[in-house]
Amino acid sequence: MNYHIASFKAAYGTSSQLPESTRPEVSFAGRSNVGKSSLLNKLMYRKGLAKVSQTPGKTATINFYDVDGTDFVDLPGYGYAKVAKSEKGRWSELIEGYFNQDRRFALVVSLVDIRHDPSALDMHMAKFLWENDFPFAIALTKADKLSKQAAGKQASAIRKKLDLPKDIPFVVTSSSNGTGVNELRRLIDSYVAEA
Ligand SMILES: Nc1nc2c(ncn2[C@@H]2O[C@H](COP(=O)(O)OP(=O)(O)OP(=O)(O)O)[C@@H](O)[C@H]2O)c(=O)[nH]1
Ligand SMILES: [Mg+2]
Repeated sequence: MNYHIASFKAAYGTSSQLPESTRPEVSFAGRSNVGKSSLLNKLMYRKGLAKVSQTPGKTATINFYDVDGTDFVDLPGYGYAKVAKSEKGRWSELIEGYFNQDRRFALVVSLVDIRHDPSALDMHMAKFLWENDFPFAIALTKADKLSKQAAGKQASAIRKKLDLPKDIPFVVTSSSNGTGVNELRRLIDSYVAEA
């Protein structure tokens, strides 16, 4: 697909507001601040289409983007401790509500920060996607923050810890220097073609 043809479609604050899914969807999930919105911008060749912030919890709605006829979905980040309980409830309702709907899931990109061991919520997310037969891939983010050697080592450690079957794709990425972004585009293309 042509990633240059990208635009913002809509934002939703509750899962019941979500429109029926008629086109293939590529969704981006991961803990707050892991780099979902940044990676989306990089994929779409756009600087500020998805709002990025140093403060975790920036994306508090489910945001839909149109990329050349495919819907790209930026999900709110999970696991941000400083959010009020009521907000946390709304966020988990949103994320779970989204995944529980009958939608055309082409690929779920599950993001994990390459610098750290996966959190309990990261493990939970990967297990949920695997057990429920979602088409998904792991994108390790912020690879520019580590040396190439350290990044390779961490990638293996995270793979081991997540304990997923060998055929689940892993892509090492950086939204800062573009590492792995073309590889991720090709991966998304192949899943969308099948969806
Ligand atoms: N060095 C580096 N920083 C990054 C990278 N990706 C994101 N960041 C930074 O990490 C912070 C969070 O990025 P976002 O893209 O807003 O993260 P998010 O996952 O969308 O966060 P929420 O919307 O809160 O769930 C920002 O300060 C980004 O500039 C990366 O690849 N490398
Ligand atoms: Mg975001």
